[in-house]
Amino acid sequence: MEVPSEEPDTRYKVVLVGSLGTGKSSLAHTFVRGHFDPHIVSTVGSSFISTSLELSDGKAVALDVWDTSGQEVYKSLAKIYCRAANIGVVVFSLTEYSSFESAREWVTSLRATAPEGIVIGIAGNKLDIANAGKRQVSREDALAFAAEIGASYFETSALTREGVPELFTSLANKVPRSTMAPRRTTVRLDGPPGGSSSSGCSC
Ligand SMILES: Nc1nc2c(ncn2[C@@H]2O[C@H](COP(=O)(O)OP(=O)(O)O)[C@@H](O)[C@H]2O)c(=O)[nH]1
Ligand SMILES: [Mg+2]
Repeated sequence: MEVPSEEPDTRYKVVLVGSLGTGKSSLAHTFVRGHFDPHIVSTVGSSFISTSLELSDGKAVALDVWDTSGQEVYKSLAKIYCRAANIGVVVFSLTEYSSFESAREWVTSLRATAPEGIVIGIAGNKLDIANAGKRQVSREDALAFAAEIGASYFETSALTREGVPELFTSLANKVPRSTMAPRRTTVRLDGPPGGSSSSGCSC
């Protein structure tokens, strides 16, 4: 039986995008730290927090969860932020219809900057408030949007943690195994000039 090592061989980079105030930082914190923090101080500049999880086949992967950290005001993503991302989570708030409308733009921005094979998930967050009579986006509309762009849809609450582990675990299980590059790779110095990128990464 394989005993998971402390540091898994494989790392996935997860980027969280979406309008300001939808709960990206909270989702990252709740997932990685295991509890809701109502006083998250957003970090300026790029930042990520790491955790590990077990895939359905028992393999452990490390997840580096990148928080947008203020880039959401630009509605476009810096290439450096999306470089080599395996998973993109587009977050909107179930209690703010305009953030759902913006989700489409975030998908476009993500597709324009992230590697071709990126697994995209849509997260309708603040389910706890939505369930208290404040829902502005129906599950049907969100599911239809996700289906249209070929993404999975999740409803989450960073506050109660509902749907949060499922969001990250389900998307991690969808990452094609061919992109599970080991962390330490052997670089061939006699390969063709320019090489080729199996991930189709453009950033
Ligand atoms: N009730 C509730 N509040 C949330 C949830 N997620 C985030 N918030 C709150 O919404 C505000 C914005 O969250 P934040 O994570 O900073 O959003 P970001 O700008 O997308 O990173 C903060 O006051 C959070 O405490 C949630 O699922 N439920
Ligand atoms: Mg934030």
